Amino acid sequence: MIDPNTVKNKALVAWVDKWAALTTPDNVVWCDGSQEEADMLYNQMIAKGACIKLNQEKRPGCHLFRSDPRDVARVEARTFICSNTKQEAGPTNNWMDPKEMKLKLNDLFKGCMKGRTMYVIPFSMGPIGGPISQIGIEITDSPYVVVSMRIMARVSPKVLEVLGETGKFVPCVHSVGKPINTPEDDVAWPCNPENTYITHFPETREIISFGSGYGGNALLGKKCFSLRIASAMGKAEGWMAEHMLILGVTDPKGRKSYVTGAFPSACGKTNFAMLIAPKELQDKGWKITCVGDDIAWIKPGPDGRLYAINPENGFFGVAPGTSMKTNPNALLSCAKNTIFTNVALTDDGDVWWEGMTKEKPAHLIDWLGNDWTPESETPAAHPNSRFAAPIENCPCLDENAEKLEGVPVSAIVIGGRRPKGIPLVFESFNWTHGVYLGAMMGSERTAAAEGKQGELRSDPMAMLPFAGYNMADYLGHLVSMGKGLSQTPRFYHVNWFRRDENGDFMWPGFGANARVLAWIVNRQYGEAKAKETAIGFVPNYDDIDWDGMEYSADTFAELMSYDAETVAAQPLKEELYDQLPHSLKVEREALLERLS
Ligand code: TSX
Ligand code: MN
Repeated sequence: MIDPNTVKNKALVAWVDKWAALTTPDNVVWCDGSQEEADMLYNQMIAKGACIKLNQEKRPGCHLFRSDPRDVARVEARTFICSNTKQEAGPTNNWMDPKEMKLKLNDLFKGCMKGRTMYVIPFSMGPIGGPISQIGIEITDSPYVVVSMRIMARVSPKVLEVLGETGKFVPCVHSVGKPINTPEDDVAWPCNPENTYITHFPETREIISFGSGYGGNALLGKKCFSLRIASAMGKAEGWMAEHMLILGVTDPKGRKSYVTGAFPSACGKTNFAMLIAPKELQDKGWKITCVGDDIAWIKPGPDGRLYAINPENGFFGVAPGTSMKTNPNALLSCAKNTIFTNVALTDDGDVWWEGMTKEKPAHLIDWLGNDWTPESETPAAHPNSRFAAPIENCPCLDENAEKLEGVPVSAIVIGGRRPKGIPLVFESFNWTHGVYLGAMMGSERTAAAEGKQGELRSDPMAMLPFAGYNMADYLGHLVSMGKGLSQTPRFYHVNWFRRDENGDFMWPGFGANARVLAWIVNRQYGEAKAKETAIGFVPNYDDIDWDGMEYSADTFAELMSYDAETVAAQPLKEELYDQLPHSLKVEREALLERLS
C-alpha cells in the first residue's frame, strides 16, 4: 500500500478524489504492487470464495478464478471510440459523442462502488522511466484486476516517482458495475452484462470501463491503453502502437535480429513468439528468443531505424491448445505466480484444459465449478480461458526484453489463416507494398470465433478491434512511418494454414516455421536468394534449410503457388477502401497490373 499523503501529483490526487466522490466506495487503497499486498488480496478473495489457491507444491504462487458465465471475453459490440466526430473513429469502430457518453457513464458510475474498495493502481507500460514507456493509473473496484495488473504491467511506487508533481498519465477508470446494496450482491465474480461499456476518449486520452471484470475489458493497460489510446498517441507523435509479437533471432554467425509479427486471433501468435527452432537448426547456431507475444510500441531511434518495446510485463494467453508439444515455453511460463481464469481444476489442485495432455483426466471440476469427466459433453475449460503469467518466467525470454530504448526491428511478419491460394511466405517489394499487404490481411474464422466458420474475415494489421481512430488514417500513418528511415524493415506475408485438396494442412507449422524465419533474417544481409513474382519475392526450394525435415520440391512448389483471383480479392469494407490513402490504392493498381 502507498500512503496517499505521499503522492505529489496534485492532478492525480484530484482525479482520484473526483471518482471516489462519484462512485462512493467504502474505502480507497493505493496499491504498490508488492507481494505482501497481493498475498493479502488473494487471502481476502479466497476467504470469500472468489479465488482458489492451487496446489502450492505443483503451482507455487498460482491461483484459479472462475468468472460469471456471462462475462468470459472482450465485448467488441460494447467497445466505443468517443472521438469528437464519427469520421475520426472511422467506419470500423463503434462511436458515440464524447459528451453524450460521459453523461451516460456519469449515471452508471454514480454510487457504483458502494460496499466495495476502490483500488488505485499506478502502472508503467514498458520499463519504468524508459523513453518509449508510458504511465497509466487504473482505478478499479476489482481485486482480481489488481492482482492481474501486477503481472501484466509494472505496478510500483516508482511509477509515481517518475510521474513527479506534474507528469502526465493516462487515466483508466474501471468498475465491475455492481454496488453491494444487499449481501446477495457480494458475489464471487461481480459484473453487469446488461450495462457494459468499454469506452475510449482518444482526444483526452482517457479510458472508462463499466460492467465487465474480464481480460481486456478490465485490465485497461492492455488493449485499451497499449493499443487503442496508444495508437492515437502514436499517430500524433510519430510512432506506432501495433498488435504485434516481438521475437529475437540469433543466426549461426552470432548476429542478432529482431522480428515483429501481426496475426489475427487463432493463428498461434503466442506459439510463434516463443518458437523453438528444430534441433538441426539449433545445432548450426540458430536460436529464437521472446520479447513479447501481443503488443509492440515502435519508434524511430536516433540512427533512423525502428525500435520496438513490449509494453507488457506478462502473457495473457488463451489456455486451451497450450501444451508441452505446441508451446513448452508458454506452459513453463505458467509454472509459478500465475493467475488462471476459467480453466478446469484437477483433483490434486492443479489446472487442466483441452489440448494440454493427450489423455483427459478421469475427473475434473470444470470452469463452471461442476464435476466433469471425459464423458461430459461440454468442455472442461472455457474456450477463452486464460493464463496471466509473469514474463520473467519465460524460459526463452530475450536478454534485451527490458532494454529501455527497445530492440531494432529487421523484419515484420504478417499473415492469417488462408486455406487456399496464398503461399507459405512472400516478401514485400518495399514499405508501402508491405503496408498494402497488411491492409489486405484476413483470416478464416475458426470454431472459437463467432460468425460463420470458414468465412474469410478482413483484419488489417490484426488491428480491426484495436485501432483507436479511423482505420484508414491508421493505415495512412503506417505508410508515413516508412518515410525518412535509414533502414526500412521488409514485410513478410506468411500462411501456416494452407490446405490441400483433401482439406489437410500442407505445412507442419510450429518448429518448421523457424526455417521460414531463417530465410527472412538471412534476406536482410543478401545471404538468402529469392525469386521475383507478381506478388513479391519468394524463396526457391533450395533457399530454405531443409536439414532434418522431409518436404519434397513438388509439394513446396504447390505450397508456394498463388491463385491470382485470391490474391486480387479486395477484402476491405467498401467504406474503408474509399478512405484509404492514395498510395495504397496505387499499390493495388500496380498489383492488379502485375497479375494480369
Ligand atoms: O500455433 C500454430 N502455429 C504457429 C506456431 C509457431 N498453430 C496452432 C494454431 C491454433 C492457435 C498451428 N496449427 C500452426 C502453426 O504454425 N499450424 C497449424 C496447422 C497444423 C495443425 C496440426 C498439424 C499440422 C499443421 N499436425 C500434423 O501435421 C501432425
Ligand atoms: Mn492480442
